[in-house]
Amino acid sequence: MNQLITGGAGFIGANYLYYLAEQNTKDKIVCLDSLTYAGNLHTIDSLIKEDKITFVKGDITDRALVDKVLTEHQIDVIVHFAAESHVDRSIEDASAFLNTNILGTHVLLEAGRQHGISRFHQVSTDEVYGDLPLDRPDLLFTEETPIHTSSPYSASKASADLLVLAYFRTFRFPVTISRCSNNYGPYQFPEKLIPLMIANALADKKLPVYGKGENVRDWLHVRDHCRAIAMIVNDGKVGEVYNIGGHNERSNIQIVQTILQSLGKDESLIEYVTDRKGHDLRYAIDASKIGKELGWKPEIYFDEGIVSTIKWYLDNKPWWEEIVSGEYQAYYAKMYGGRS
Ligand code: NAD
Ligand code: TDX
Repeated sequence: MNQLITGGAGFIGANYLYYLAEQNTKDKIVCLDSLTYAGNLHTIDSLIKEDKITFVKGDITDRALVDKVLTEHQIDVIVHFAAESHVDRSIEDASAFLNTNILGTHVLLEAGRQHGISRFHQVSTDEVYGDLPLDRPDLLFTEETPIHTSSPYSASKASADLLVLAYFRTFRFPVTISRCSNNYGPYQFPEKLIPLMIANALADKKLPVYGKGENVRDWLHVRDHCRAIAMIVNDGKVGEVYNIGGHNERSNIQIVQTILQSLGKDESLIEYVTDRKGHDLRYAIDASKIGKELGWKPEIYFDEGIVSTIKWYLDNKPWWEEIVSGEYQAYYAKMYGGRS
């Protein structure tokens, strides 16, 4: 089988490529990534050098290029990670989100359909369900929860999901969708909560917590996410949506306190700043469907996963220091400058 992995130079896509390599897959793996600010070839250098993957630099919105890749590599399966993924950036300017997340997904669907591929997997997010109240711990997102988006990012992901499902209903195109909660682990770009707080704490910079820090996310280690995706690609039922989550709800302030404690830093570094616009209150996933149908459950406990993740950032400073010393500085000044 020949697999096309889009967005494999980003956080989850790269972890998926490493996961496939560790499984000693006999499949031919091709990675298509345009290397936006979030894509980093250093992350997957070793896989390219060892010939575990073929890397193609290019944009998923480029139909001619996608056709060429599907033909040249005789692709059977597309696993689609490529996206603009940061909510705060989508609030500043949504255009790249609509272009990549919606139009890019459409290009892949249409090209995949015309090439007769056997499976298209859409990597989606729990954010398409909107949010849950903080005072109703009994409520969880199921696959039946209505789509109800808050940010331009989640609206773009939901639009893509609806297109994917339309291709199944209209053309019987063999799709699956996974909707996962917040991921953490190695190679996450330092604009996201956990790596941002680790990098700031190590530099003794303020840790910017939005609002009161009460918002709740359901954290899952990226490796558990990757294992779930592989199971869905191999054994999931076409036309179906599978929720993926860790039953591991933490408020943002709890996460920040855990990081500070682990690094031996003082809580006086915490700075409460202006809240995110439209900030979703709580995400929590009911992952019982993938458990029952495919036998998946999370294997990495958060208390262990967060310690190994912090260790990874300590052991791999060159990887993220290069990022935070570049254009990230201008991003940080723009997003956080006038916020406190
Ligand atoms: P990321 O921002 O770290 O990486 C995105 C990758 O896609 C980058 O390598 C980038 O260069 C590439 N890319 C962006 N636009 C492209 C384009 N037009 N053509 C080709 N490549 C392009 O994102 P991530 O956190 O790894 O997320 C991967 C996927 O998982 C996304 O679809 C996201 O919506 C979904 N997701 C993420 C999380 C999370 O917690 N990070 C949770 C659930 C779902
Ligand atoms: O500086 C910060 N301070 C802060 O309080 C940042 C960057 C975030 N936050 C808060 C906002 C959220 O409540 O932390 C929480 C997590 O924020 P992000 O890391 O930006 O993630 P989130 O907005 O929850 O979205 C993530 O999970 C779902 C991913 O970025 C999405 O791609 C995925 O779909």
